[in-house]
Amino acid sequence: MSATAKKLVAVVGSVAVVAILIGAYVTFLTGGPTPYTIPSAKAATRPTANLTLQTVAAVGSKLSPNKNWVSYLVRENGTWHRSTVWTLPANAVVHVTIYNYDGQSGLRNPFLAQARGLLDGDRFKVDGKPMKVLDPDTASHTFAIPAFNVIVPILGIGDDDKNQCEYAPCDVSMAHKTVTFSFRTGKPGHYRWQCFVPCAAGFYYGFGGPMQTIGYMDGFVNVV
Ligand SMILES: [Cu+2]
Repeated sequence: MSATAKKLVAVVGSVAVVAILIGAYVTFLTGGPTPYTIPSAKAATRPTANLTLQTVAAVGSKLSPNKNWVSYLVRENGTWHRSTVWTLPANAVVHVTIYNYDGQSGLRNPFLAQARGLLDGDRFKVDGKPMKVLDPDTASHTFAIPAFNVIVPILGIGDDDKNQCEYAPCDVSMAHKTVTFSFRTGKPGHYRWQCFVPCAAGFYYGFGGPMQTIGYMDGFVNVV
């Protein structure tokens, strides 16, 4: 064998060895063949959480320097706070109650008037009445967590309803709609939630200010 041929054999041999080692390493990293799923029964219980919110036309000077901004509020131990970052348990059933004190601004995209990603067959309740879809013109806001495919349209109060709330925090004695629904969280993570109604009155196309500032019409859920 010539010197060149010997060199060629050595190079080809080394490349083959390295390729086998890389293959073994990749197999090691990816855990080998497809894992076998052990048959299991679903757990009888899963964690549940109650998330209580209110949506208001104007947040008021007690809760924000931007007193006229539209906002969500969360009830923390019985007190209303302007906080839109919430921690929820993973793989849990979350029961949501939203007291909406705001009027009807309407959805720009009627597709969002149908609820999705909910338990109970994608149904939500308005003042106790089960529904799957709203007239798009009657929505004040939506509650949506895109990562969980959750979206719910929030029915607004009527223009002529008596005793309307001017500034938050609003009380249940004032004109409101009560919207309830349940959804399931998934695996742990940091997920965005938001309103998709362009409800920021006085801003360009309704999408400025409270629609793009954390703490008003959007926020995050930390699923742990
Ligand atoms: Cu909104």
